[in-house]
Amino acid sequence: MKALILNSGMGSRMGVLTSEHPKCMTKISPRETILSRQLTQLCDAGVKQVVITTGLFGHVLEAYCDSLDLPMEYTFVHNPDYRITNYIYSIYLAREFLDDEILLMHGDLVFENEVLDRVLASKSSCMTVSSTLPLPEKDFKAVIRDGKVLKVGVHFFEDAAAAQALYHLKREDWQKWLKEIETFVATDRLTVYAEEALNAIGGAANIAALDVRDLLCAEIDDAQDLAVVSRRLKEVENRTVYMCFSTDLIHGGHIEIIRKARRLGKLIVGVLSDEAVASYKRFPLVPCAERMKLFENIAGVSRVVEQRTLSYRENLEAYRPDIVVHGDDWCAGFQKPVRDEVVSLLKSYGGKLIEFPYSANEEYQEIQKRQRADLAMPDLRRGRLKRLLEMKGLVTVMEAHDGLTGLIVEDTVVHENGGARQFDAMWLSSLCDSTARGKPDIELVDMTSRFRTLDDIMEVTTKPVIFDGDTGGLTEHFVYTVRSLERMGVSMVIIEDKTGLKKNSLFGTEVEQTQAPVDEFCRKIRAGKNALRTKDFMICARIESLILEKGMEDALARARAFVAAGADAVMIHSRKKDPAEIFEFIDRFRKEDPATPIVLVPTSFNGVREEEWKARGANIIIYANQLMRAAVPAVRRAAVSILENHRAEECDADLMPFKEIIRLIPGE
Ligand code: SPV
Ligand code: MG
Repeated sequence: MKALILNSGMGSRMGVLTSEHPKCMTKISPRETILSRQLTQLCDAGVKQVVITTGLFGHVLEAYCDSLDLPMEYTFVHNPDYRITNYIYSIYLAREFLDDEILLMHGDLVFENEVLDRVLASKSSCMTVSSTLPLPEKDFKAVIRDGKVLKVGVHFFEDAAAAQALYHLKREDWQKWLKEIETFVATDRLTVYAEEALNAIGGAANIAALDVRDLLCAEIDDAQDLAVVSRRLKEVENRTVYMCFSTDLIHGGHIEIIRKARRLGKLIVGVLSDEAVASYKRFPLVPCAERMKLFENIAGVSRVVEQRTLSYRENLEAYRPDIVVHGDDWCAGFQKPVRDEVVSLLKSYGGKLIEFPYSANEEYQEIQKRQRADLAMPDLRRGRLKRLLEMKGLVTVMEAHDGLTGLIVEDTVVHENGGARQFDAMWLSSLCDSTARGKPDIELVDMTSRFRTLDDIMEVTTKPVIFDGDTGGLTEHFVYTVRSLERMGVSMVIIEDKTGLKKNSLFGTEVEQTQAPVDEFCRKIRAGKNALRTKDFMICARIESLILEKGMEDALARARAFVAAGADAVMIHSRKKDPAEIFEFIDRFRKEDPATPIVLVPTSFNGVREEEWKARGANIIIYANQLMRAAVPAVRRAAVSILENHRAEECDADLMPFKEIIRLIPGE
């Protein structure tokens, strides 16, 4: 697209202001003239070819354009008869350069970027009008019917709106108008507005009225106009625009949206905190402080602030931006409540929401996929549990026993009140891994098989993994287990202080189980810690005193000893429904040790909400077997139904279509 700027007028109403240069070179701010502003705006919007008609001081204007040093391609068309003709003749002289769709504007027009963006984005030809401005006595008005401009001139008052000579003209419409201009020139009608030719074709050119309402779009005819427009421009330039980003990889799409946003005012970028990003998407690869630095160094970003929640409330109340910018993809879906809150907050103080059309770009989606793959790499995955603990205080962990349940733990997100919740990590349960193989949970499934399950899960997921290491086996074997787990990218192993044939804790004292002597278990912890290569991997000591009814004092004494031996966390277990003994353990342990993470598996004492566990001082909540327990009755029901009905039709309504199941699988 080419721009045509009409600058052959004399600007005589400007008085001394135009005694040495054309009107378009009048200063409208300390940094800008009308023309430098127009050209910069066009350049930023990607319109780089400009045809400028000139008259008095034509050479001054050409030299001035050159001095601006913009990457534009200029064509100057001089109208030697500028004193006795109107711009209809200048357009006529420039016609050979105007065989494309064009953006036509008067050289004395000052408009804000949003006006230009809307004019350029218009799918049909359009002219800017304002339904909110009073009809001007002497300036242009457009007669509008059904949203279409029928006539333009200074004498129309009926069905008219204030109009500005800023047009986007599709080739077909422009050619019709231009042809009529040629007819006017051929018949010597050279002193009329070019719009008279437009009126003469009686709406044959299909030009929509683009209502810019109160946005700045005004011409400067005299010194008074200049004062008004300069003041309004100052207001426009002092506007603040707010945008929030959660990305940790800035690509061309982000730069483009920043470029558009900063054209609307001073841009404040909100960077979503690590916790907020992790809550709804995935763990950020780059921490918030570094992401903030990235944005600080992008041209046009005036200020960078942290946004601590998905909700914009805190930052909108603190900075009261005039405009919030977002992609229009949040009008539906889980972000809708966030949007609704933004809309109502903006309304409360007169701010405005601008939504840019969102288009999914395959290239950027590919980058995001690669990022996800990075998160699965052992070195990036392993340390993330520690970071989540620091960040959130309490992390939630769900059992996975194969690739598919791993994907469910990875991808399940629930949305509530504009926020989002998902599991932080995965638990590789010995009970579920054994049960899935139809085997008892007695350390019968050997480590190599357990690692096979682990690998299946880790191959398709990115979340941190906590591995149920049972008793850890012989100390001599445990050191190898620890190294293997660390190398694979597991974040924590939990070993329980039992010896001999281990049975599942949920059997308690109904079966014979022996607790390991404290010294022996401490030696195992120490050996495991010494075998480690990184600081990321954690060894958690699981205390079975309450399960085996050895009492609270024994549990606390063991916790103390295991932490002293180097345990990075302690897990206290109980099979009572009443959480009282767990509460007591947490209270007493926390008084002695405020830092070491406490891990819980609330299978039997399942009535306590996570918020309460956090308030009491627990740090890791493991839902150890719920997914498997959910599956077994459903699977059995289907088997029974098919046997009973001699066909599968009856159970079909309870089954998920495979088409939906495969959606869980990446790449399908
Ligand atoms: C497991 O899930 O294998 C556990 C936790 O060890 S529990 O079954 O509660 O003992
Ligand atoms: Mg177990």
